[in-house]
Amino acid sequence: MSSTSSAAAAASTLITVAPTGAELSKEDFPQLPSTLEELVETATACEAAGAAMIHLHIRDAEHRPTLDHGYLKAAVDALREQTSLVVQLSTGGSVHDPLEQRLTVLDAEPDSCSLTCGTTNFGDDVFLNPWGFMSDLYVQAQEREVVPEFELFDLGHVHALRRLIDTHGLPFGGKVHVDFVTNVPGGMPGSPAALMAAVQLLPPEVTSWAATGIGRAHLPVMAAALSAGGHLRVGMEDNVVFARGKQVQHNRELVERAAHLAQVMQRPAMSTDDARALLGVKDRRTR
Ligand code: KMH
Ligand code: ZN
Repeated sequence: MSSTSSAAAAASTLITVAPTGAELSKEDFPQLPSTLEELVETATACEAAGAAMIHLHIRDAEHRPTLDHGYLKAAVDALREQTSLVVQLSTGGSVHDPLEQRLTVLDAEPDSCSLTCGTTNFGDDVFLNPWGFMSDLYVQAQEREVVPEFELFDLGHVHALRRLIDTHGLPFGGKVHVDFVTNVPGGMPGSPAALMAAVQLLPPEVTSWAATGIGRAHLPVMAAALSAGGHLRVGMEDNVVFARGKQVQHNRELVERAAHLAQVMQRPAMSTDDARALLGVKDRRTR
């Protein structure tokens, strides 16, 4: 990363909230936002608490993960209308979603989309991201002026990002933002040492990086990222335990804690306008 962009990134902290994910069931976690109304309420509260971007997985009327265009478009439109958050749609979906359908996520015209840079074991499942899929998604995101966030679950994914940039040039907007998703069973550990090893190997084109730690790695990875100039992702997709014996009741609690820690570290939560500039997203807002 260039010294200029790392200085800018170090001044404030982009906090992304990933409120829902595709793995938890509404039955087990009734507080998981799964309806459009709950998503909008969550997004509004999380923006007020310091989030500047939302990473969205959408659920259907039975609270099951869906990539149905109608649901995705309704969520993008509602969040764009009712918040200033950068709206990022997951193209990872659930481990059961077919690759072709994951590409159709871009039809909902999000500001940003996730793009995972390689296949990874995902607990007992496999999260499939073959080169052809990554490559198609990268090019389609360029064509549709959607900014990808590169999800890196492993050191090999850092190398695959290098190959994407070499093959296809820079993403739309010219910025390269990555998010290390650590501590997935099958991916890189959620330790400061592993995170720093991966950060060291980032291609120079990378303009900003964030990190999240799944489950128990949530706080250590947050602290490590903050201390090293990185940005943060929090949310129930990644972690449902607020503290020992205390379940997260609302995503806002995780955003509030991240914003507090960022403030203590003299890198306060970034505004949504600054996040848009950092990520190079196209302004699709109508209001
Ligand atoms: N749900 C995981 C299989 C992404 O959003 O792009 C994939 C995931 C990554 O959550
Ligand atoms: Zn996700």
